[in-house]
Amino acid sequence: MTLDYITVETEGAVTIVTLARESARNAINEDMLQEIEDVFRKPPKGTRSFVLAAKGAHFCAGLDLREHYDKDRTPIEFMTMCQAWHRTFDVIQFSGIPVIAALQGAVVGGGLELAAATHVRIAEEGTFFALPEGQRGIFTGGGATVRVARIVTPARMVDMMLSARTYNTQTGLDLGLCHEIVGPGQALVKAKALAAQVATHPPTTNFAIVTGIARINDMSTTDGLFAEGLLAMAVQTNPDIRDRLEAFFSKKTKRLEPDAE
Ligand code: 1HE
Repeated sequence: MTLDYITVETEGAVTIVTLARESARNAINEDMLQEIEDVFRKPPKGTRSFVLAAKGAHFCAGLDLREHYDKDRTPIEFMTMCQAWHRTFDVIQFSGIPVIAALQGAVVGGGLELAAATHVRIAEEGTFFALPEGQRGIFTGGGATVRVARIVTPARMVDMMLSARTYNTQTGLDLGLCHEIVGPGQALVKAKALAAQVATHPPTTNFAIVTGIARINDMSTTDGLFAEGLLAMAVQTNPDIRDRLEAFFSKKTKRLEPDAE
């Protein structure tokens, strides 16, 4: 398959997907979205975790505003496109394989919607977050009302959209838009290291973590507790975990330490 807007590489069980449209600050057009959907829907064989990274100084500037202007889409055409964004980002969030994002520069508009679909977000100093759609006279359409609002609260998302304010990396960390701040050039290194570690977990354990917690958040307390039990029933009785438990009893595994990353 020829890819025009992303690159896909594998390092062991880790698949690295890189947005490669630096000249347009990795703005997402229809073809790029399709490439992203295809790779997450049909990962290279043996993939047990993903890194999502981006070339250049900025992670992603969101919707391709040029394409949107040129295509002059009808309401139905834009609805269809939103559904494609939702479908793609749902695959990223719910395929059951952990996705670690390496962020730098602008993570804005649809770029923030994309990042919010990943499971762990590691940001270089200088990364900034914003939803500038309001000032362009448009609205979010890639899932921010669901995913970003759940991270920052709906009230704060309203403020982000009305004010177009930019959050710096530290504020992003405080709000949960990213989970770790690293020095220049370190986001990809750190994301790959975490993805490699995560790839050693049993796949059913990762599946439960990356799909179960978000899904259970949509449920009532009773349903959530029941669903948690069902997931734990499958994960805790998986024969693959017996060796790990044995390694703990025989003191072969590292112990947890305070303040350890
Ligand atoms: C683009 C886009 C884009 C840059 N679509 N072409 N997103 C936004 O409103 C963000 C818009 N972008 C920016 O605010 C800035 O470009 C950045 C802060 C990301 C980077 O600034 P800078 O100074 O490094 O680059 P630049 O000069 O602004 O842009 C470089 C080129 O990328 C330029 O094209 P050129 O042909 O003049 O070189 C820009 O036009 C192009 N470019 N961003 C198309 N977004 C499903 S709904 C989702 C809703 C949204 O995401 S709305 C978009 C929100």
